[in-house]
Amino acid sequence: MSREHNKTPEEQLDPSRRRFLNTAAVAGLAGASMSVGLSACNQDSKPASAAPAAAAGHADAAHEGQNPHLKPGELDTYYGFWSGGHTGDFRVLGMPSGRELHRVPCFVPDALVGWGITNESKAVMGTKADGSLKYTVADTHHTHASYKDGNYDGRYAWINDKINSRIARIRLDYFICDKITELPNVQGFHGIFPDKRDPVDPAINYTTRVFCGAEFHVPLPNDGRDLESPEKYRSLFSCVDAETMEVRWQMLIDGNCDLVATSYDGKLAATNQYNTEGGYHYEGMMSAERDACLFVNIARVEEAVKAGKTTTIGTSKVPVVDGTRAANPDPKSALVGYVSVPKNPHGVNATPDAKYFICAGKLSPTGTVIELAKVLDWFDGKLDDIDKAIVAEVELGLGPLHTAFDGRGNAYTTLFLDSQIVKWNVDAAIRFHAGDKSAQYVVDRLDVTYQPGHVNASQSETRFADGKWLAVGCKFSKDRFLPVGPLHAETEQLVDISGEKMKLVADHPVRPEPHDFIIFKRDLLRPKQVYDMNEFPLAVKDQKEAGVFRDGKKVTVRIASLAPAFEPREFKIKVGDEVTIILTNLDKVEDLTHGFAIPKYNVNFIVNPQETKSVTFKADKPGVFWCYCTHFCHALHLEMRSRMIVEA
Ligand code: CUK
Ligand code: CUA
Ligand code: CA
Repeated sequence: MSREHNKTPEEQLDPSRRRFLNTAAVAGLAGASMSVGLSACNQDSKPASAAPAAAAGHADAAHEGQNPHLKPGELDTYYGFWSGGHTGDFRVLGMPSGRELHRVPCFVPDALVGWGITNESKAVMGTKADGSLKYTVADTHHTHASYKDGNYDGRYAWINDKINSRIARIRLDYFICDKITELPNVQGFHGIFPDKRDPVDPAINYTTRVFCGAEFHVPLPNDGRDLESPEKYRSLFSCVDAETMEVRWQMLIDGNCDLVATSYDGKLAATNQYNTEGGYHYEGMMSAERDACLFVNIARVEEAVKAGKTTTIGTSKVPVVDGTRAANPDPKSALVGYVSVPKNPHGVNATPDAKYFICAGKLSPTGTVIELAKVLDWFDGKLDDIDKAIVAEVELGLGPLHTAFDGRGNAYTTLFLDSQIVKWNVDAAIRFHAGDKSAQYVVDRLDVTYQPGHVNASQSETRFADGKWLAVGCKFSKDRFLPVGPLHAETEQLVDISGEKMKLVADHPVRPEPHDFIIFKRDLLRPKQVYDMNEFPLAVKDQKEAGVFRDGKKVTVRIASLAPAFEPREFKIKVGDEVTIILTNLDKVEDLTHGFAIPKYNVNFIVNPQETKSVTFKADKPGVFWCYCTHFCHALHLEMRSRMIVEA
C-alpha cells in the first residue's frame, strides 16, 4: 500500500486530487458521494488554488514547529478528554504526548475500579428489580465540558451513550462519573453540548443546561404503535439540567440529528440534520439535495415550557414542546428555525469568535458558514428568509465531517473520503461566497491516515482557541502500526498548527473507537488526589468502627484498610447470609490505592485514599476465602489480606 503522505505541497493544495483507498466499503461510499454529492456543487464554486505554488514548499521554513515529545518526568501542557466508543468510558489523555492517563468508567462495567460491582456504581449505572445492571453495553461519541465566561471551568464533563440514550456526568475534581440520566422516548442520542451562559440572566455566565440531539426517529411513544408508518416517526431534542441531571424539557423535531453546538451568548443551540426526508432506508435519507441545521431559540422554548404549552409522551412526565417545521411557520413566534444545508450534513461547530456555526456537507463537498446574528435577526422578524443567514458555502473536498478552529480565523475540516484535513480561512470563504472569486480560502491541505472523522484543536471550542495543537481521529489505521490481527487500532494523529502549514508530528494508536474529544489547558483543572471522607455517608472512619454487624440474615462487614492491613483481619459469616461489605481506605497518602478481591465471589474493586465503597452479595459457598489486596500498595502488599470464613 502506498503511503498517502508522500506527496508534494503542490499536490496537497490541489483540490481536484481524488485518490481513494483500495477498500471496498470506502470505495462504495466514495462512489455514492461522487454521483450524488458533487452534483450539488456547481463548477464555478471551486476554490481558488490556495497559495502560490512557488512559495508553497518553503512558506514555513522559518517556522521551527513544536515538539510533542516529553522527556521522562515532564508533564503535558493540555488535558485531552476522549470518548471511549463501545467501551463506554471517558478517557483522559495528556496532550501533546498523547499518553493515556486514565479511563473513567461510565456506562459499562470496569474491572479495575469495580464499576458495576460496587453498590455505589450500580446506583449510578441503574439496576433492574433483581439488582442486576440495566445495561452493560454503550456507544459513547461525544464529550464536552462545562463553561464559565466562554472557557472551560473544570467542574464537569458530559458524555453521551448512543445505544441506550443516556448522558453521563463526570466530576472533574475526582474524575469520576457521578450521575447518569436516561432520556425518555429517545433512540440514538448522539450530539451533546452544554450551554455556555444563560440566554436571559446575564449573571449566569456558566453552564446550567446540556442539550442532547437525537438521531433515530421512532414512533412516539415507541410501544408498538405506528410500526409501519414511518411518516409518523419523530425525534426529540432534549435539555438536561447540568446540576440535577434531570431532563428539563424535550422538543419534537423533524429529521435525524447528528451533532449539537451552542452559541456563546446562550441564545441558540443548533443541531444538524441529515434526514429531513424522513427516509427509513439510506437511499431515502439521501434523496434530497439539502437537509438542515436546526436552530433552537432557547429562551422561547423555556417560555413555552413555563407557560405550559407542552404535552407529554407515554409514561414520561417531561414537558414536550413542538419544534417541528409545520408547527413553527412564523419566525416571530418560532421555537426553531431550519437553515437549509447540503446534503446529509455532518457536524456543527461554533467558531471561537462567537459569530458563526459551521456545518460540513458530508455527501456534498462543501462547508456551510451560518452567521448567528442573522439567525437572531430572522427570529426577530428582521430577515425574511433564514437561509440568508448562510454567509458562505464553499467547496472543501470530499466527505467533509467535523471542524476545529485555531483562534486566528482558520477552520480545519476533516475530509473523510479524501483522507485529508483542509485548513481554510473563514473570512476568505465569506468573501469568496459574496462574489470575490480571487479570495483564497483554502490555506493548506494535509494527508492523514486514514479516513478522518473527528478533529479538534487545543481550546478550539472556547473563546480562547490557542491554535497550537490539533488532533484528528482517523477511523482506519491500515499500515500505521504493528499488525495485531484483524482488529486494527485507530489512529489519532497529532498536528502542529502553530504555523501557516500544518505539520503531522505524531501517531497514537487508540482502541476503537473514540469519535470525539476536546483538548484544553491543564491549568483550567484542579483535580484532587485524595478524597474527602465526608463525601461518603457509609465511611468507616476509624479502625475501631470496623467489625461484623448482624441483623438476622443481613450482615454488614465494616472494613478499614491501612497499609499493609485490613481491619478486621478475619470475619465469619454463614451460608445464606446477605452480606454487605463496606470498605474505607484510611490511608491519606496520595497514590496509595488498595484493592479488595474475594475469590469465587466475583468481587473486586479498589478504594483510593479516603474513599469508601460497598458491595452486597449472597454467601452461597462455605469455606475459607482470602480477601486480598489487588493493588500493589506496600512491601507487605501480598500479605495484606482478610480471612473470610463462611460457615456451612
Ligand atoms: S460523529 Cu463520530 S465521526 Cu457524528 Cu458521533 Cu462524526
Ligand atoms: Cu493494599 Cu496492596
Ligand atoms: Ca438527507
